[in-house]
Amino acid sequence: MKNEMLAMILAGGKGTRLGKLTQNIAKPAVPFGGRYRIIDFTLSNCVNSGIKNIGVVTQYQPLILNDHIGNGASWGLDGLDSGATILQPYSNNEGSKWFEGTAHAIYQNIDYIDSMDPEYLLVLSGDHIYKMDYEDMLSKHKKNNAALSVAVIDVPWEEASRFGIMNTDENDRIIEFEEKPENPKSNHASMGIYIFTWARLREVLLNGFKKDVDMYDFGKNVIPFYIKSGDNVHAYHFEGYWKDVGTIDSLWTTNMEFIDNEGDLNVRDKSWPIYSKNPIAPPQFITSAANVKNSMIVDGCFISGEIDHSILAANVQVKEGSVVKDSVVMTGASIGKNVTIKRAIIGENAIIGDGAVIDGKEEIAVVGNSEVLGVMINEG
Ligand code: ADQ
Ligand code: ADP
Repeated sequence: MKNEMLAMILAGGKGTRLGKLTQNIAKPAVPFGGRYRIIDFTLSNCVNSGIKNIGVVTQYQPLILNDHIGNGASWGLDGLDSGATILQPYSNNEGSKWFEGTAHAIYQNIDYIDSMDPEYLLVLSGDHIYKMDYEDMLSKHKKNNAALSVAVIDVPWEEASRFGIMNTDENDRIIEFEEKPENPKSNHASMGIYIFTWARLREVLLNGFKKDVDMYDFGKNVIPFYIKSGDNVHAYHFEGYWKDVGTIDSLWTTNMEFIDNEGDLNVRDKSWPIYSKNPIAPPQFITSAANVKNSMIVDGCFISGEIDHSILAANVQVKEGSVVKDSVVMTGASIGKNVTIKRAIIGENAIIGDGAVIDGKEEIAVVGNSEVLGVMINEG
């Protein structure tokens, strides 16, 4: 099947910094904004950019991710010439191999990529919240006749050492690249979004792994190798809203910004819809005891408490006398009577007993998925 550009979403990271929230699910599958999971933004960007085939490379706790993506029908990817393919580590006659780095994960899937016969390979991360037109990036890649284009955003200097950092010449050609440098020489950060001309990347990976050259990671190995080899590596400047939601703090902040409609994340924008797979739930019910303002409330919620500046995902229950403020409550959580929840993230199906106080005054409070706090008196 001929594809001008095939997308590969790397969704295998463990997301250790999200602690309890990624104990039993992969980071890209973590819920966001009430109705979505983090990976929905990247998948929707692909579809909105006209990409028809997407490989999703999984590894760590992939069950929920597999179930969520399925055959890609929720993103309209179930046509004759389109598809979403979940790629998991597999065994062959050399034994079973885990993906040991981002570039290694691509190398292990060369057969799948070849079967899609792409001219260009778009490599994406499944952990970012943003809207971006990859078609525009591809047209610049072609115009520059680049072997590799790297999407770049300027980050605050004090955060620069968390990213791949580059220096460019006056034509935006990347002349230097350092993965997470201790002393960054610029604040031009890689977004971990790459367009490769596939024939060249294929050759670099095959040669590298054959000769046992370290080619495991894009940021650490592959990009510096391209620069050293004199390949044409270009920066693609992005100026929109982009968040790496890899920490509890950034996950909470990004959800709050989502309520406030900050940046250009507007999910009401009909020209750039964000698709997701959603379970069927009854209509939300707000009782006469409830007081709800400035909040996003998804289907199936049953609310008798006070909700202020918060996101309640599907099927959340909040009983009378309880206050939920500046918080994110994930699917199926039950909150008893006279509970106080402030500046917190409550995991899926968590149960919070009557009278509990969860206050993230100093740092954002987290209750894990299915965690039970206190005793819940269930009156049905
Ligand atoms: P990091 O995000 O730290 O930096 P990494 O941990 O390699 O890079 O993860 C990149 C993506 O690949 C994530 O979506 C992760 O889930 C996934 N992933 C990681 N290992 C994987 C594996 N073995 N198999 C499948 N998927 C895997 C990268 C770049 C930086 C850049 C930041 C921007 O290396 O240069 O600045 O992204 O966030
Ligand atoms: P964090 O955002 O918390 O750093 P990442 O998703 O970036 O988490 O992944 C953390 C680290 O775990 C990365 O170095 C990644 O390569 C590694 N990793 C990826 N997949 C696995 C896995 N299946 N098992 C263990 N470690 C993994």
